[in-house]
Amino acid sequence: MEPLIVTAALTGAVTVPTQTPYLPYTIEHLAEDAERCARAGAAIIHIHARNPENGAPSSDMDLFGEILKAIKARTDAVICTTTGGGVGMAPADRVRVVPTWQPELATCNMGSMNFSVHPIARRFNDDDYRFPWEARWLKGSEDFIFPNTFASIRHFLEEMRKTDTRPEFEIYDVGHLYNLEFMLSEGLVEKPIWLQFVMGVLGGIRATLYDLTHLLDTATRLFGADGYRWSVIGAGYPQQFHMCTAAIMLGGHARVGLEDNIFVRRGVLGRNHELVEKIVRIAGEFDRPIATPAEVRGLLNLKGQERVGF
Ligand code: KMH
Ligand code: ZN
Repeated sequence: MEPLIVTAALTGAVTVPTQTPYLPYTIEHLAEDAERCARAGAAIIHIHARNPENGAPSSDMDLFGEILKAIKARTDAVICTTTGGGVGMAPADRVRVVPTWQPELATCNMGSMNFSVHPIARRFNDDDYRFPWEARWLKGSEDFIFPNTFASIRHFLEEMRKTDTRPEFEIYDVGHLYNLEFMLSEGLVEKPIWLQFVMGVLGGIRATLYDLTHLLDTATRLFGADGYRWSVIGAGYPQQFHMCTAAIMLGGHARVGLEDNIFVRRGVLGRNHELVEKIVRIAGEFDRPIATPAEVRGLLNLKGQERVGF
């Protein structure tokens, strides 16, 4: 089996600061977490921009650039920037990070969907929140449709081709694999394909082994066993570690981090690097070696840190 590619998704645009004091949203905290995660074995750092004043998701390109430069200064890990942005961000604002900062890797979300986290708001009283935006953000997601039309997906892929940025295809349901097959037939996608199965989001496929094998069977049927590599996200606890442990056994790759799950074990809030340490420990128990950033650049055919724009 290939060495295990561990991705650390540090902050995202869904987890809110009131959920955990360990959520990084200042430039220094994000850079520090990135360095600790890389040291613990993460070869890819997946990053969103957040307002350092209040932790609100941000599409500010200057701020995004500061975060990217701070992380690059402290680690040689591959940086995968989001183009998913956050609730309410227009596709044009989401994709701007690609031409602006020309990352090696960027997400490409493969279909529109309900993307809701509103049940999380039931854990808090309105006066519990550290920042006013949090309650609106969580509750408002009940009426949110995450827009990824064929037109916007085509535009995102065309932008990535211009900067030799490899797409990480975010797959939230089996239909998204058929969308990807269509984009492949349109000549917009090169192989080998890098899939990120995003499982357990309310609005997408559930994070179960049955659903993971269904996604894998479909991907193999569409792209061939050698036509793709896959990583998996399990949203929440214990789904994050269930899905990633399955990936360790099946030859896939693993994404952990506070973007998707805040617990390192039941009821215990974790720091980003502790989540990385846990999946690296589990991989060790299965004798699965951990991929280095250099190995990842080779496996995913990335352009190299020297060719990014930050
Ligand atoms: N927030 C994750 C559920 C992206 O950033 O474009 C999916 C994700 C996609 O990370
Ligand atoms: Zn993300």
